[in-house]
Amino acid sequence: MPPSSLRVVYAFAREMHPKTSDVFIQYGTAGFRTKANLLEHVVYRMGLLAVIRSRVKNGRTIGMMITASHNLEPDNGVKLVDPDGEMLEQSWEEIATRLANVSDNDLESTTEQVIKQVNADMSLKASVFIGMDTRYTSPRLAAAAANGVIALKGTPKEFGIVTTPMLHYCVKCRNDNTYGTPTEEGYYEKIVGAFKNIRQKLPVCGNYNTTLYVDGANGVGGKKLNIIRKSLDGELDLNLFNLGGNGGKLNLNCGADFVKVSQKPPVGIEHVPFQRVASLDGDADRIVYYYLDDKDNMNLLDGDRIATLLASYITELLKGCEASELQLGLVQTAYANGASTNYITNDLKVPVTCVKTGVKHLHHAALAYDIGVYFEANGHGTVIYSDKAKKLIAKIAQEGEPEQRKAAQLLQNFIDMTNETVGDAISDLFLVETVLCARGHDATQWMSAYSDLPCRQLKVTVRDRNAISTTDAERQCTSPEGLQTRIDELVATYTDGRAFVRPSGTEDVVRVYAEADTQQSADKLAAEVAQAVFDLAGGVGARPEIPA
Ligand code: NG1
Ligand code: ZN
Repeated sequence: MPPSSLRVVYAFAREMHPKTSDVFIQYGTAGFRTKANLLEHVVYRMGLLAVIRSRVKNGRTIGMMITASHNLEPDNGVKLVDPDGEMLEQSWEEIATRLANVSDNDLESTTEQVIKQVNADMSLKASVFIGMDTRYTSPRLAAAAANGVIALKGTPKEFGIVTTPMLHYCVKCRNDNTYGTPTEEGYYEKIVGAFKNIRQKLPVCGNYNTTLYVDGANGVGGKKLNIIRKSLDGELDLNLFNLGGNGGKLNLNCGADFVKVSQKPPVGIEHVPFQRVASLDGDADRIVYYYLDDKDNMNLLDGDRIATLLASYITELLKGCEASELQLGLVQTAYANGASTNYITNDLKVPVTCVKTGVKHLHHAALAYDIGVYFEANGHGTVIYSDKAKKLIAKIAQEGEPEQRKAAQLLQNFIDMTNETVGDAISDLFLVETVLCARGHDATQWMSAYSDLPCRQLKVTVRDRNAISTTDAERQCTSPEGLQTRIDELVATYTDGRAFVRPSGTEDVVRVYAEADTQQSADKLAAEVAQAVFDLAGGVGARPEIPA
């Protein structure tokens, strides 16, 4: 593109989407995320970058999702989606950060530098899919994104309000039409269609009951399930709560993150003993389950539980297919409950890898297996199948012995129900319901696989969270000096104690995680470690207190 036409782009940027804040912003674990009023220029510039990225990828479609996921309503965010529906390549995060932070005056020269650095052919076509969550600030930001795309002569396609995983799915389908149709309807057809298909092969049996309560976090997931609900033909009776009406606020005291971190049931939902409830986050890429028992005790079935449930069922089907050459593996982060890791290793006998927080790390590690199941404890995860696995399963489904064929065909429906691009609450919900139905299990039977070690997560505010550096998949901290030694000393005084700290990639805090043999001990260990962070890493505000 000749420089004169680029000039117009920057004049336009200054006029329409000026940089109004000097607060440094970084492309983190899930893109840029901060107060919505600080984001307009960032989103516009990401529109420019999405076009450059599309051209580097020979005109393949790139995605832009406007969301701050499980954060509260005043926040928002933007992340880019690569052509296969995966997270933006890591080496571009620094470029995104650079472009987001330059002054309006330097935007022109920096964009030109970027174009040169990545060797983008600006004469190629460029295509960008844009989706947004239900936040009231999202439409304005989506418009800024589209303006950025148009400014560099790319073609934006706006999907309006969609879940984050739907946008990833549509990007993937647009670039690979064997995966499905790149529309919301195409998504329903594939995922819900596969669920209904498998239900015909697996009638309801045992203790399984088709009634499922859903906490929609007052976000986009509940709204989409409300559409899906009508087409389920009674295969699953969805009772939807927290759909965004009646003054319910997005992610406030509800949703997957609230349920997981506070270990409490969400507000806005009827409590029926032993009724299983699926809790989604604001943009529906996370899901956790829970039920209350007859004494109102909370029983949480988190991402680790979902991972183990899916991995054990797929293992069963692989045995049924006699496809022993396919290696299934599981990927977790340091937040995975220690009891789940032991169960995977000792009972399921499945190899398990531990990686750094952030879906891109999990996804990447899962690619090493023929079938990779990856989940964060917070409920973000999916299953990915290699071409080798898909081909072999398809062959067995056609040519195997009758019993092998049956298992392989179930596995094919299971694969179709899976959104392999990214963790997807809706797809995961159907996968979980399928396994419970196939086994005739209720939530208590699912829970009985292993007992979680009590755990606690805390946040500590410090002057500069980057003062904390970590190694060994974030399980050890290398700075500030003395902090790891202190954590080791504290952990050594507890039975089954484990603790680690890391800077958050989505909030300006240091996260503390601890587990131990009792809840009281886990709470105390977490608080002691939080104090150590506060003392050694420049704590701000009130020093964390040890619970009584
Ligand atoms: P940070 O804020 O970096 O801990 C959180 C989650 C991640 C991931 C991202 C993106 C925890 C402890 N951390 O990241 O796992 O899901 O948000 O949404 O749950
Ligand atoms: Zn989310």
